[in-house]
Amino acid sequence: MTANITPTICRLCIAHCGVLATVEDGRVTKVTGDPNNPMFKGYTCPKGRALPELHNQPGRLLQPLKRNASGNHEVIDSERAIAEIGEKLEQLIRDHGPRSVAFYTGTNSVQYPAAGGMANAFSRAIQSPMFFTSNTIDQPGKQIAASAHGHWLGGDLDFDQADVWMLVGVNPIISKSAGIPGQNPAQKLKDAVNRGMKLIVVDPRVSDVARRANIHIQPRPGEDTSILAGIIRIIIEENLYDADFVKENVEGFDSLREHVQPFTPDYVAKRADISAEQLLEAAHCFAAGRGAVNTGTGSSFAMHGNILEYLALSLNTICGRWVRAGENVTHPNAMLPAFTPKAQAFPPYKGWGYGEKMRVRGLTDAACGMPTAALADEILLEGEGQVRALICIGGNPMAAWPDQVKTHKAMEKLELLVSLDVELSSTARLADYVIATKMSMETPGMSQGGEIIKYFGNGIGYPAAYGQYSPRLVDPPAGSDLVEEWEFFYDLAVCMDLEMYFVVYYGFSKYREAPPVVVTLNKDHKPTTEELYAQMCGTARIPFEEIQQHPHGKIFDVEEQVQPKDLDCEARLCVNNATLMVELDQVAAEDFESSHNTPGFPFRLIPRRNNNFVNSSGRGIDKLNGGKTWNPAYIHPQDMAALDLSEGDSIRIRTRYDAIPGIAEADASLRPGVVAMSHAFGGLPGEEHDFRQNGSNTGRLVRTDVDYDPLTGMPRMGNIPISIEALSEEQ
Ligand SMILES: Nc1nc2c(c(=O)[nH]1)N[C@H]1C(S)=C(S)[C@@H](COP(=O)(O)OP(=O)(O)OC[C@H]3O[C@@H](n4cnc5c(=O)[nH]c(N)nc54)[C@H](O)[C@@H]3O)O[C@H]1N2
Ligand SMILES: Nc1nc2c(c(=O)[nH]1)N[C@H]1C(S)=C(S)[C@@H](COP(=O)(O)OP(=O)(O)OC[C@H]3O[C@@H](n4cnc5c(=O)[nH]c(N)nc54)[C@H](O)[C@@H]3O)O[C@H]1N2
Ligand code: SF4
Ligand SMILES: [Mo]
Repeated sequence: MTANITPTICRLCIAHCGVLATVEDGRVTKVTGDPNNPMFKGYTCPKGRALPELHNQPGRLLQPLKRNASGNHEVIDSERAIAEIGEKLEQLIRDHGPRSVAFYTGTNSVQYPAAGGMANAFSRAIQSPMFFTSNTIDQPGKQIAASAHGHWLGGDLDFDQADVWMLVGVNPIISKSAGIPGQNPAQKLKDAVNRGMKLIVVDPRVSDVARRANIHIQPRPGEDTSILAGIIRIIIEENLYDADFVKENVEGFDSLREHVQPFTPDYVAKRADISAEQLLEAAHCFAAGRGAVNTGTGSSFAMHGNILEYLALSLNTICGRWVRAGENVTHPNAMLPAFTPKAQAFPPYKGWGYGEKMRVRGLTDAACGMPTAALADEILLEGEGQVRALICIGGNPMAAWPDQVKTHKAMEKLELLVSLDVELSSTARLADYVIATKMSMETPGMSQGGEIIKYFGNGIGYPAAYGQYSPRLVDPPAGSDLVEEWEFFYDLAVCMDLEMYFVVYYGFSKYREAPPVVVTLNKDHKPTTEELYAQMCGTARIPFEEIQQHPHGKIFDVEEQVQPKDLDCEARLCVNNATLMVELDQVAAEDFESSHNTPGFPFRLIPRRNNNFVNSSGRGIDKLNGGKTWNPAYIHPQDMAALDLSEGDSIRIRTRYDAIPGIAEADASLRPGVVAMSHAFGGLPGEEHDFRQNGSNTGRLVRTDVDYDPLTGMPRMGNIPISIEALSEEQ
């Protein structure tokens, strides 16, 4: 038996760590960190180390499936499946128009660089505007706020040189999301703190980052907008902002000052149930050094995500927390085209209220993409324009979409549901066709996606011109019939005789530093994945062939300084967008006492991520679940005592609209009154009895049409009023 140890890329989350994989007899048997990767220096997390178990899991789908008349799945040949899907799509488009066909890309499409782009190319080829992603049930306020604020063309600050940093509702040590660079974030934070950097964290829970914070504000959930408004007010009133930067680059400062007036330290302290002194201390600390603020899902889910993100950008802006002329660029491109960074603003642009209209709640396309939280309604609502087919790519609506019961009805109503997945997920179980796909070690990988992510928001992306390419390591299991995601859409287009072209978008915004990369596709020559990647990198700063020369990944020496502002530049960053200021006024006008006290529902449910799973992926792997296959309801010990609950007790978690069972677990890191649960657990509605095995789906407790954002359609997915009661054996 020969064992080969080869460098490769873990693609399970956006960090895209460079790792070492051991291959024995054509199977990946071990994954460890790669000490020779210059960016990751040997770092991995438990999920990456479980890549062999994920690839070799018994539940892995090795053949496509088709649902027969009696509702059971039967194996079908992939070519046959694609031909049948093509025929059905043609019929739907003929009878009901292209809008009847929708697409949804989820988190696991990100593993495959060509997947989302090819799905999008297909949707354009059939002229369907109904292209959705998980972004609009995540942090869509980031792109909305950026469109209203504009972009700083010099880029955002370097964490590794900062004096101060603020993290609001984000826990990047676990999530590798915004704030701390994702390459061993725990170590990066430790180094920063040792260097003397001050960390401010806003989180109702003593999260992994809060544990290391100099100032941890532990507020009621859902008060992040007022906390940021309060900090901005202190900084303005005490003249701690960067007056020169504001004068030169900002519009709307006086108006922002007026709109934050109601958010006095005492008022914010009362609303958020924190001390006014601590708020002042946080504002003074933030103003005293150089550094930035980043937000995450925790703060985004609790409503007012747009104004929250806008205030975060505005706080950075009034303090001048952007890279200036002569300083090094923080996130230079390597596998994307080179650009000229400049110390100037790119002006705001229209970010919502354009493009395709949804038939419900007055929602439209926007800078964040189409409103996924309204897609179930589009499927259920009969009449002209109804969505009748849905193709899911690396996503799991039944686990992750808000309002699971409505989602279930929608999936059942579809005339065609196709799921591209590696296991029989709860969505795949309902699908007419399940297309079994290759897994990451069976496909080539590259780090371009880890670079593109910076266009979605601040404080994310590689902090150097880094590139890695990794070839296929293993063949798919013998006897399997697997396709790659992009290949499915390519083959489908050939079956349907469609012309396609593929665009590498840099994020969602209209702002781009260089033109998008367009890959033309030829029906008579099916490209290989390698050829596609080469084309996607066709205008990259570092030639693709050069990247391929460095299997452990390479940090390229592209010393790049921000250039001075163009002499004729009049663009300014805007901090008083009219729509968003109205939203801020509405927050100020809220009767916060009653919004924090819902009679009969004394607790608040908040989200949190688990280090060993990514959303619904990895739960079935013993090495990752350690025997705990459910998502506990974490409750403060005081609340456990008051409810007379013991560790592991079964409970019922109730909202005004629905209820789910849960398993209580004491967690003293929570603010009392707050209950935290991870999402994407549990099975289908009606399978709640399995909760001690499979956990519960928190999406059951979210309503898409009660509290929702009018621009993005994003519903309240955090700070949910709940009650808790013990569940007796008979229940
Ligand atoms: N209540 C609540 N709801 C939430 C959230 C929350 O915190 N609370 N979080 C929200 C957020 S931030 C997001 S991003 C969404 C996530 O929403 P989704 O992306 O829709 O959900 P996931 O569970 O990540 O779905 C991933 C699917 O990909 C499959 N998969 C795994 N590996 C592969 C692969 O290699 N190839 C393919 N083709 N498929 C693969 C998995 O089996 C799974 O079915 O959920 C949102 N919903
Ligand atoms: N290991 C792992 N990594 C992941 C994922 C995963 O499932 N597992 N999912 C991936 C995805 S899809 C995403 S979008 C990112 C998300 O990445 P993050 O946004 O960092 O998500 P979390 O790690 O849940 O951190 C959110 C924090 O917000 C806090 N919080 C909850 N409610 C509130 C509130 O009202 N206000 C404030 N201030 N804080 C609040 C929670 O206690 C929690 O500590 O992670 C990605 N990475
Ligand atoms: S942090 Fe993300 S990319 Fe890195 S090993 Fe873990 S799952 Fe893989
Ligand atoms: Mo997400």
